[in-house]
Amino acid sequence: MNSQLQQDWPQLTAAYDIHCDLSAVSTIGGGHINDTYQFIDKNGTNAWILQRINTHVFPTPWKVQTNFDTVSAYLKKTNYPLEILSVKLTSEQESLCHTKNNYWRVLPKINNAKPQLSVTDSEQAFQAAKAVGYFDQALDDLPPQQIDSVIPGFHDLNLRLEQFKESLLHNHANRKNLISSELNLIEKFKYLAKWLPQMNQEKKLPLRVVHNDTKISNILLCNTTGKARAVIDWDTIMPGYRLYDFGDMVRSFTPSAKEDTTDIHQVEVRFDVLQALTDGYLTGCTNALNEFERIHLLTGAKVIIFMVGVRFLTDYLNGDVYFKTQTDNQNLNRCRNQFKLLQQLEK
Ligand code: GN1
Ligand code: MG
Repeated sequence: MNSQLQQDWPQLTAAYDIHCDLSAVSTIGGGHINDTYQFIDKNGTNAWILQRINTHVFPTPWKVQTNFDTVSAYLKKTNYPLEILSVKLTSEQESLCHTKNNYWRVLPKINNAKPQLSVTDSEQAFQAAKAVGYFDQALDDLPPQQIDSVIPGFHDLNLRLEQFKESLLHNHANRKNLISSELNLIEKFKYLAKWLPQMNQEKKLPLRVVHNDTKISNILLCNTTGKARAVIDWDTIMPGYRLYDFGDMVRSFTPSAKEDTTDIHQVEVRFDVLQALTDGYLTGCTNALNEFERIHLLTGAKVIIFMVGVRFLTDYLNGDVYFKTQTDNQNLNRCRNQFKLLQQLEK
C-alpha cells in the first residue's frame, strides 16, 4: 500500500466520512501520473474512486480542480449524453482534501464499466471515439478564457523538443548511448513542429476547450452493451486543439498492442480502426469541426504521436521522473512504439 495513502487515510476518512478499512482500498487504473484507488463505503453499497494528484506534474491542484468543477457545471447545462464527473465535497465543503503533503479527490465510481489498455475492434473504436466527439462538441461554447492552462505549453511541440534537448545534457545513466535511431527519427520528424505556428499565423485553427488526453483508457465502455459510459480523467482539460484530441485517439486506439509493449512488431496502425474512430468522432461532434480541421485530422495525429514519443524519450533521459515506470526501459519502449506508429502513418 502506498505510504502517502497510509499516512493520510485517517484524515481522509474524517474529511469524507468514509467507513472503510484501509486494507479494503485497492489500486485501480493504468494512469502514468496520479495515484488512483477504489473502495466501497460500509455505509452504503456505493463504490468510490480516490485520487492523489501528482503535484510534481500539476503544481496548482486547486486550479486543476476549478477547471474540473467548471466543466462539470457547464456540461450539466448541455445535452451531453454521457456521465458527468463531479467530486464529493469534504466536510468543509471543499472539492479537494489537502493534507500535509498531498491533495486528494473522491468521486463516485461508474459501475459496470471499465477502462482498457487497447482497442479490440473497430466497433469499439467507433463507440469510444463518438464519446470523445460528444465531449468536444458539448464544450463548443465554453470560452477558453474560463479554463486555466494548468500545464503551460502542454501540447507545444517546440517546447517539448527544447525539453528533449535539455534531457540530452542530463543523460541519466548514459542512456543516450541507446537512442541513436530515435535521435535520427527526431531529426526526420521535427519539421512537424513548424506546422502549428504556421496555422496559428494564418488563424486557421480555433483554440477551444478540449480534453487533451483522449487515450483509450480514459473512455469507459459499458461491460454489457459496449457503448461508452463516460470520458474520464479531466485533469488536462485546457484550451487546445480538437485535432490533438483526435490525434491521441489515433495514437492509442489503432495499435492492437499496449502502449509499452516490448514486441514492436505488434505495433501496427490498424486502418479499419482508424476509419472507425474517424467516423465515430465525426458522428459525435457533427458540427464542432471546421473545414480546415477536417482536412488536417491526420496531421493532428502525427503531431501528437511524435510529441508523446518525444516526451517519453525525454523522461527516459531524465531518469524516469515524470511518467510512472515499472521497468528500466519502459519509457524507451513507449517512445519506440510511438515512433513506429508515426512512421507507418507517414507512409
Ligand atoms: C499521461 O496520466 P495519464 O496516464 O492519463 C500524460 C499524457 C500522455 C499519456 C501517455 C498530465 O496521461 O499527456 O499522453 O500519459 N498526462 C500528463 O499515455 O502528462
Ligand atoms: Mg491523463
